[in-house]
Amino acid sequence: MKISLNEVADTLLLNDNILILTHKNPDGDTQGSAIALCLALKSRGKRAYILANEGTTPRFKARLMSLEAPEDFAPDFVVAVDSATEERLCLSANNYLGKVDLAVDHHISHKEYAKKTYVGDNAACGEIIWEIITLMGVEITDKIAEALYIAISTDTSCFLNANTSARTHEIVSKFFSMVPNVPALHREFFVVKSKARLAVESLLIASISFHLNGAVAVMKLTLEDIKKTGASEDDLDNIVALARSIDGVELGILLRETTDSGVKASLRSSDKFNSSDICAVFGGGGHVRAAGATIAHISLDMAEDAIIKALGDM
Ligand SMILES: [Mn+2]
Repeated sequence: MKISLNEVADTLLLNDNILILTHKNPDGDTQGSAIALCLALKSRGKRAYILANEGTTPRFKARLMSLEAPEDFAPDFVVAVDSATEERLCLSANNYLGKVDLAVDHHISHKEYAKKTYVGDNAACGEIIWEIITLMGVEITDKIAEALYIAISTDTSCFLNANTSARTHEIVSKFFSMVPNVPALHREFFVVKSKARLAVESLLIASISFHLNGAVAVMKLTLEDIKKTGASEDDLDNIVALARSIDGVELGILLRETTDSGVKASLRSSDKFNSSDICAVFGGGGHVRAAGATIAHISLDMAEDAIIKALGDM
């Protein structure tokens, strides 16, 4: 059932012993949203925790300290943030499939799986979390401000993606002065790259193939590449942006081997392509300009052919 923002705030205030779920391969938006919401609920006297996500990266470990649910926590209310489908929830959330009370999300491809759902037309789930905690009458602290800032700057690529609206800036302006050391945060999350990531980038550059007169760039990453470079998930975060950064490329694609002989495709596009529609052909989804799909039992080369063929058919 779809509910309004006011109803989301009221529902949260009426409940206690709340568990917050994040999505697989957690990014800054899902984790920042979860941290901000958790801190906000606690400030309203609630017992609230975030379910430990198997994919949590080192940058978030410290920020999540004391917010992760103890093993024996038995929630009375379960909230999912930034997860478009139930399958997208982190693996550790398996016990809660079919039991999510509230989903708060911003993906146009959202498939309702929770008892109550709010899907906003926002650049980041973090924007919606700001709206909710404001409605809950929560006073923004520096920790909440930092979490919201990470969430929103992640999904807008630091306020530069086409999804960035005046409303995005308006929301951030409400707590910007509370965010401690924005330049340091920016460098930590968006500038610094590990040597492993640099090594992966060099392999990806060597793997690039162009299609449709250079409008489409496909990069391929094997399991062997990942092993060889020692890259972690954090090292690979949003690495598909490399393909989209090339002059003339309107659609950047990263194809990555999965451990179960499939391929995970990540797409980033200009307004000339609809990433969400292309990924939908393969059972995936996301946003118009950023989407993903996992294709089972296929090689990297076959996945490339299938996607290029799908583009031709659209
Ligand atoms: Mn998001």
